[in-house]
Amino acid sequence: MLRPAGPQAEALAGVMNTTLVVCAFAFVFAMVCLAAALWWKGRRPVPTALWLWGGGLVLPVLVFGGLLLNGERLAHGLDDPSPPGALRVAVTGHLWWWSMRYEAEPDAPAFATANELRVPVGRPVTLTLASEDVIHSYWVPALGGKVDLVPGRLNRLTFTASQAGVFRGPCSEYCGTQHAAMVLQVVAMPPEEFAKWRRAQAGDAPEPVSREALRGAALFRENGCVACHAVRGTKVAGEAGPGGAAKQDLAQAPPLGPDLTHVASRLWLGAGALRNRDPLGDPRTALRQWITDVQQIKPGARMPSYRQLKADEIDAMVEFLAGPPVAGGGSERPLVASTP
Ligand SMILES: [Cu+2]
Repeated sequence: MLRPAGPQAEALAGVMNTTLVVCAFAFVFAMVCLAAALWWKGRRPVPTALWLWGGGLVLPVLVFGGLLLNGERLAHGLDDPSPPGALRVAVTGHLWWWSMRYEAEPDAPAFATANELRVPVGRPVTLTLASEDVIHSYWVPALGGKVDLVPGRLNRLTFTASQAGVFRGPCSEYCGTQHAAMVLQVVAMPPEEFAKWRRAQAGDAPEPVSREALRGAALFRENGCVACHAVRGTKVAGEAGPGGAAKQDLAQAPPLGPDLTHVASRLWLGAGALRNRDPLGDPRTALRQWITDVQQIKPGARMPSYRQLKADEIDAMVEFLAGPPVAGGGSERPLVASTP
């Protein structure tokens, strides 16, 4: 029934399956007892003490105690706070998106991304889970248990993906209008591919060079997008063109909205609201659609629709945001194979 893709999820599936089987037997047993009692009624006295103490106390204690011990046995050690060699990622829930911060490692710098958690197959991952606003809940059923993200608290979850694939994680604590469109995709990749992706993501966004991308960057700043979004490492040359004096760093934005560095490499936009990359179509269609019609795609999202912009202005912004393809998950690359 469940399709676990890691040891933690397998253990939890084991607990659930045992519980289901035992409960099914208990139900059948109770029904048989009921039928027997109806049939037996008034024919012969029954040993009350045996049924009351035996069936009402000893049997349930044995059954439920057994289930408890079995759960403890299977789940033992699942929440190891610091498994050796774990990848550490800080996940923060927002209304209505996820931010992800990969901690620095000796050979890899820290970097931020959003709505998509990429992990290497076979390596333990420790998430620290926090919330910026209300209570959210992290839950990727194929990879393990459910943990709440509570304002003012730091929770933790450890899991290992044992196979490559894309695993869906819906927010599982009602958090307002767009709760249903607050989806986190976990992409488990072969370790070499992950290392490539990580290197590419940690790097800055490419500085816009084409005339259109430069115009897009200027529009991005002028329309106030920088109030919520960052595009790491990118400076806008303004009217002066490349190398001009009016440079402004687009990475200096507060994290009110998703970090848009390498946004074209993500599978979805708006926390699962819109498929970002159509392998057959133009990979920029979704970005264009999102900027123009966000309130139609995800009503109530904190970002307004930019319908007042002309089509060529939107195109310029998309040109700036999409940039050239990124290694390890760029806009032209095929997706990771299996989708359980
Ligand atoms: Cu929610």
